[in-house]
Amino acid sequence: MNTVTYNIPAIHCGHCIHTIETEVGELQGIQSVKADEATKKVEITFDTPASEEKIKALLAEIEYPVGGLITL
Ligand SMILES: [Cu+2]
Repeated sequence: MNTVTYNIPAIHCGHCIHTIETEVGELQGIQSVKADEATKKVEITFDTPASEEKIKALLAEIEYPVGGLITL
């Protein structure tokens, strides 16, 4: 199990939160997605077959590209 936290500058309202949580949550292997409007951060917990590459590709595709990885 892996947990990553990404900064997503394009987050600006509750709709963004909903879109990200729904779309990323549909990827196989995703355990949880928690997006925060105030901090523009998304915390994602996942297992195979999900991967950082797949998550980032999906986020870019839905127009919420990752601005940076926040290392824990
Ligand atoms: Cu929005």
